[in-house]
Amino acid sequence: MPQNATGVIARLDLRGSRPGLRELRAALPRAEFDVEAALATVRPIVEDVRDRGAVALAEAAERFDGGAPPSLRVPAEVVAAALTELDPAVRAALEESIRRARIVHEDQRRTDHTTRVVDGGSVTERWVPVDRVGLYVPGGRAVYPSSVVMNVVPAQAARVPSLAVASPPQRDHGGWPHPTILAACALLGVDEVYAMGGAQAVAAFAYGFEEDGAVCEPVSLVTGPGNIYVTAAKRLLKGLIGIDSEAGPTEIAVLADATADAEHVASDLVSQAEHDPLAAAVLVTDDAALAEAVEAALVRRVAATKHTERVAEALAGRQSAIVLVDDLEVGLDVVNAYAAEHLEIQTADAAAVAARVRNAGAVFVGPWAPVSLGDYCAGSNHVLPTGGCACHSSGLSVQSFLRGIHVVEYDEAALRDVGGHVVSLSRAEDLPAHGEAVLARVPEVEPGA
Ligand code: HSO
Ligand code: ZN
Repeated sequence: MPQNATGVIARLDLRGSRPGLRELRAALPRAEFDVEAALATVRPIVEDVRDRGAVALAEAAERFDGGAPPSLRVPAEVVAAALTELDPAVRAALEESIRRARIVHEDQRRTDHTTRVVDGGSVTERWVPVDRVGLYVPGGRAVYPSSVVMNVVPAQAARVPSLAVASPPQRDHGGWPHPTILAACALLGVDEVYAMGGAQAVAAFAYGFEEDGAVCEPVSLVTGPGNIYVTAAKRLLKGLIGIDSEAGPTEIAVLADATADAEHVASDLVSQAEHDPLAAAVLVTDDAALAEAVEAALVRRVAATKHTERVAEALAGRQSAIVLVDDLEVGLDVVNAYAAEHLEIQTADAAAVAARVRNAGAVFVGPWAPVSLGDYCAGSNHVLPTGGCACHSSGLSVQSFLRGIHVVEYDEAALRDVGGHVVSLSRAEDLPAHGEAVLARVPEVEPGA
């Protein structure tokens, strides 16, 4: 992709064309994220935890985290102390983040629904939370108490009865997980916290283990972001456990026209580029003057921001670009093909344009809804599909922790009424015993009636 004069971000000029989906997928920037390659590293770790439990977990912590924690289970006093020591401003902000996320997620819980198919015959969709969830919270460069909120709140809104958190042991913090993570757990009322990280933590949740006579029971579902090894472990263990969608590097796309404020656009692109050198920042616009102004603002902001190197690398990477299009129609084609994790609409009549977005993890509408608001305090969830998965998947929500069970209730007359059709279909599929199960109850039915 051609780099323009400043070199801060590449340009992709689609003016004069209206590419189809296949062409757009090939042309649009995207980060490499090769989970397959990490599987070989992760497999023996996972098998070791399955076979040797807590001993394997302690050894893995020695190897990967620079030391084993005092115990895998973080004692309640350690979790409580982290909250006592939390900066009051951070505590107030986390409390507000939790409050807003709870309002939204509680309100989105689906209710059971019964459909009467015929007289005497009904199907109910009953929403049942999974029994036990393991939430993974990364340590290291990414210490995100906000991600604790975004994973725990929907699980609690779904009324998941048992919930445990794992986060890597930190040498600088007595071998316990980062204190801000522990404080967030305390604020959310989570008391089952483990000092374990990486692929081994996912395996520990999947298989369970015993430590000094106390059992960590296996979970049904593991959610939460992590590095490529955590993601590889989730892929490996999927089936035994459920997982949320695989999280790749974060992405922001902005669809903007001449009415957008270049400083707003540039600041939002930088805000997500700050996560990771592989983070993607994409501006799609029909206004060449805006493209110029955003680029100039990026040059200034990259130099002035705290994580200059990381941001510069993310913006200059093959995954980021300014895409020029003839009009917003083509712009919508582009953002729908790209299916960004986060999409901002900064155009005239932004709500109407946003209503035409079909593929995005979350959409931020108009000038007053930056992605960072959604990261922390909008009430929406920030665990969202990346890498184009927004074409087929949703972000984390209360629904992620529920299963819809179809409950079938028919009385004798209703079975007799449709029984002949069951018999006919069973014969057509050469599975006559299926029909016989009906005939054993209502022998008088005729096939096809
Ligand atoms: N933008 C990230 C979430 C996050 N931002 C956490 C700040 N902290 C992925 O949606
Ligand atoms: Zn963010």
